Amino acid sequence: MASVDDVILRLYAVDAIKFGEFKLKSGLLSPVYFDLRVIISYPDLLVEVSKLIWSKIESQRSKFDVVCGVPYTALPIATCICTANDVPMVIRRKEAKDYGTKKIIEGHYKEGSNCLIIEDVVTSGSSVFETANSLKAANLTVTDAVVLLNRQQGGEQMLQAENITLHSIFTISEVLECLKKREKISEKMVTKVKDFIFSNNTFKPVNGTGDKIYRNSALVSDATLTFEERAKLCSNKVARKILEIMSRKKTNLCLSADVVSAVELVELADRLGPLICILKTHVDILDIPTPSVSAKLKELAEKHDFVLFEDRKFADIGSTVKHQYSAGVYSISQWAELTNAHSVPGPGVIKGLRAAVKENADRACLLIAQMSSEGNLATEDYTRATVKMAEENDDFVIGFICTKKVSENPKFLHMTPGVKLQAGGDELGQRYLTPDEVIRNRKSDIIIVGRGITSAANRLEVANEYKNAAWQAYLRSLQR
Ligand code: 5BU
Repeated sequence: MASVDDVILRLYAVDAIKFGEFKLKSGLLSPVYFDLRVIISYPDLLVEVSKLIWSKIESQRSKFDVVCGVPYTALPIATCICTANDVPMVIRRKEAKDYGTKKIIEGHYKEGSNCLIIEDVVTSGSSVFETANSLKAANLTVTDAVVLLNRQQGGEQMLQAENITLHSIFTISEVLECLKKREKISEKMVTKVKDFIFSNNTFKPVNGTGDKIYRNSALVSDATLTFEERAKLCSNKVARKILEIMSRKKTNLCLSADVVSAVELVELADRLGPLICILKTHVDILDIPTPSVSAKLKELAEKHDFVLFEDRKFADIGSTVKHQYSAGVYSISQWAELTNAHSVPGPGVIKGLRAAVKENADRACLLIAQMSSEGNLATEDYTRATVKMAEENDDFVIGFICTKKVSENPKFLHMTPGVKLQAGGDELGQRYLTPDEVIRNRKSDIIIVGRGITSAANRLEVANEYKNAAWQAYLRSLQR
């Protein structure tokens, strides 16, 4: 078997380790760059890397039943290890398939089996962590991960805090030492890389919130901003208010209060108000006229600190939606701070809605970029055009109804309907994803839950479950 130094030198020789000036995704300039993907072009090197990784954990072989390589680079490595040592393997899909019901872990295994994670490079630890979470969700146990290179930027500590022991074949310090000894790099470069690595440690528990949050300071512009930070970027007051409420009340739950009894709706709003950031209504299904109900809802929104969202889904020409929004029996613009519209009519629908808003009234609109229902016609092109329309009207459009994050702009809110604690669907074409899938994997901000809560025997208890599941998923999504 080749030594660690042999492998480092080989990696250097094939340009898997490079020195110079590299612009990271975040915009940061790094003096070192690892591209271990290239090892698949050198089968002997791939085998040597696999042998080294296996040798690290061979003595603990009995502890592991199965191995999972993190896609993509570590997949061929894991495959080599598994075939050479007769160990079963599982694969974690990189992207969840379209619907939540589809498996994310492929392969056969016994529930409770201990799965060893294999990764090529660990920086913040977030990809190992996300893999571990998917494996755990599929009833596997994860206690250890083994990695070829530990960049010593906080990943090990982050994983330890999550009870995952990280084994590494070599650290970045060892790489520097080896290459310096062979005069491949200068002392100056060693200092430069060390400075960069140690001043960009990603493990920084954020204090003061009471929640355990790690922020990736090395990838600042790439890192997920907190709701509180995003609130400061919003010029639309409704968007800012929603983000501030979410941060203050620690909730990213929107209740879709789809009951037909107005009395029941008001009771529901009062009871669950403390748990939600937004109350979503369909006023046209109510059994009594709107004015008395909307006045009551406004009162409750103030009492419990939530925003009223009338899910009207405007879809006509500007001149018509202007009236539909502000007049008629519902007079939506007078009481609902937030509403939504289909983008199918073109930007006129937004202009029409905006024109109906009285001066000084703080109102906003979401565009429907995607739908949760089976067979809907919102194609990728449609979604993309919707995002563009939102960007061009971002004074009034504050985000999207969508099934996953559709824009990287942090001031846009992503709200996802079709959420239940168990994935699945209903008999009329609705499809459900879990809160964790929606917030963590699909990177949405807010879950919209209707029957998951309203059909429960104990609505308060179940609403709390949704609130906690979505908030935990949000906290975890910050750990990158
Ligand atoms: P449910 O009971 O959680 O299935 O209710 C979902 C709510 O979200 C319901 O009020 C729908 O009108 C709304 N919804 C949706 O389910 N899917 C969509 O694509 C859009 C809205 Br847009």
